[in-house]
Amino acid sequence: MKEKIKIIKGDITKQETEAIVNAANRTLLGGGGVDGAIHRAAGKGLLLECMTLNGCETGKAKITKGYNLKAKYVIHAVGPVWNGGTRGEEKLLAGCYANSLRLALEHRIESISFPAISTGVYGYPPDKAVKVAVSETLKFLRENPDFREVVFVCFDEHTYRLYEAEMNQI
Ligand code: AR6
Repeated sequence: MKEKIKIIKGDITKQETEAIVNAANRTLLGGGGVDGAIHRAAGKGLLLECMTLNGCETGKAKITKGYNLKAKYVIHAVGPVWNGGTRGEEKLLAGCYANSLRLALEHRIESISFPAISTGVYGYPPDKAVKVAVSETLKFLRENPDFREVVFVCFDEHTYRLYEAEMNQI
């Protein structure tokens, strides 16, 4: 299962997987960070579709088309804001990965790219977030052996190294 996971450094808006995941907020109406980059690259159609979705709860995900992106779909997941780890953050972050992957499966998507959800503005410690991302993904791949590829797109060297270290441990 491990060989289906790829770790790369780069910009998620350039990825050619069938779906890319957005680290969104509950309004789903755009923002900064990776969310801003995805909306800029996808164009106005994305925002118009997002406006019809009535937001999304933390830990859950909703899907739209990809518009001007190479990816056919965008899956908008809402990560938790880090509050010291005592407010269910881990479970909520795990939900982002599990629910995004489930949505992908429901839409017959076989390849997906994830950013490091919650580790920017939302302050989730990257070392802890990476463990959640990898363990949820491996669990999904074990249960869904036909799924083709999961890419973790890292915007910085530090996050990239953390994913590598995590993958080397398992
Ligand atoms: N490609 C891949 N990763 C990126 C890119 C990119 N183009 N740009 C940033 N990252 P963040 P969050 C990385 O802050 O913590 C938004 O305003 C970034 O380095 O984008 O979940 C939303 O609207 C970091 O590792 O998302 C929400 O309000 C990771 O993506 C809030 O921020 C996530 O950082 C969500 O905060």
